[in-house]
Amino acid sequence: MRRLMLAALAAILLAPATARAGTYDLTIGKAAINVAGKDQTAMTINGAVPGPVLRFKEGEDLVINVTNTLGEDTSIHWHGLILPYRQDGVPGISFPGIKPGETFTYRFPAQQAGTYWYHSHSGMQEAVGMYGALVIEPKAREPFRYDREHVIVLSDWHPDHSPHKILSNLKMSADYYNYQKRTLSTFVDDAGKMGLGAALADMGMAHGDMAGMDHGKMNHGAATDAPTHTMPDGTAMAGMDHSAHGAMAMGDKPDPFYAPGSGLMPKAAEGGKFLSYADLKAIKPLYPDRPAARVIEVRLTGNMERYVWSINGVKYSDAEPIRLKFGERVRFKFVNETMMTHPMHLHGMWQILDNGSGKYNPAKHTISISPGKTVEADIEADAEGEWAFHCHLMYHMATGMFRKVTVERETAETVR
Ligand SMILES: [Cu+2]
Repeated sequence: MRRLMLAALAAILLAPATARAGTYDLTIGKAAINVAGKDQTAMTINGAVPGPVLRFKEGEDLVINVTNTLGEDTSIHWHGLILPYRQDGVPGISFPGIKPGETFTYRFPAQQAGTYWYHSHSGMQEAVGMYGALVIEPKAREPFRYDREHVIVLSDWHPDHSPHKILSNLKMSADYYNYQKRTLSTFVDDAGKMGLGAALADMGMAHGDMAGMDHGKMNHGAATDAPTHTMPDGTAMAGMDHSAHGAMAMGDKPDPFYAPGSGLMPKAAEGGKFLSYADLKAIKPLYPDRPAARVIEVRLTGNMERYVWSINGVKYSDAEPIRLKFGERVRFKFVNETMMTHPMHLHGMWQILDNGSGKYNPAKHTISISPGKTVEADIEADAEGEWAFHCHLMYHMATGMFRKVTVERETAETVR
């Protein structure tokens, strides 16, 4: 018995330290799926929407063969994973894409644990079904307990309109899908609460040229100040009493990630607490805390009338890449000048969100910036290569709210 135990122990000790290799095959195709009682053509991964839940183990070397049976190019991006940039799956940035009939093999180590997702980064394929969840099980025990695990993938799908049709409708009329337009009765209701002038000004916020809005007078930092919005029609909202509605109605402290008085902060039901970025804290910081060497301003801009979205007023096709030096820490200062939330996703590196937790600031792959807010995040430029950086709302990304970020080592040539 003792001999057997010793043998078992020896076997464990002798187990090589090299990673397990997992090989996975994914086939991209087309199939009819039923959405809201109607058959629609979807782009599928292994015949299904969503694609299979991929389960990896931290430390494992992954080999993923992706075969394209479509009549057009495709790609798979591993959202939130830290990997070599050639494996990141963004056509035109990390690789040329996967041609019809071709198999592309992704190879990278699973360097982290957690639940993420994967999706096409080609055209509008993600919106017609090319996505799935991936779970990387940690090497060590997880710092929480549970009885059962469920992986839930949420998506939305228009019952009649293809994503291309949706985009062309939005370009025709930005509020084409705005079913929440104010009715006469809600307007009368608001006018009673806010005053007629404020309710009228508020109506102006639902449409119009956002570029014409003057945010210069908005105090993005101090949540207690009453913001001054100058509306396109010249109506000033300064001095408006916001205490009667929105986030502050409950007497809560205003949340730093929602513009005061915007009324956009979600409310918790039944006396619960709505959790926001202000509540996030890293369990274990990924990087030593150090000040950023420089600040890069990332203004989130757009023109709602033309349905064009941009960064610093320039759309992707006209923009230079954001250049980072390998090893530097930079601070992205996001200033949302639009009236929509933009979930800004950086590939290949973490965005360490400054929510006031100092060295416990949480690391995120996507940061949602609410309308009218300024949010700052640090990036440790520790991943050489070319990376995508964009709003993750497909129609914003497709119309220009996108940048290439390059991380370069200083060579004799670049120093010269
Ligand atoms: Cu956006």
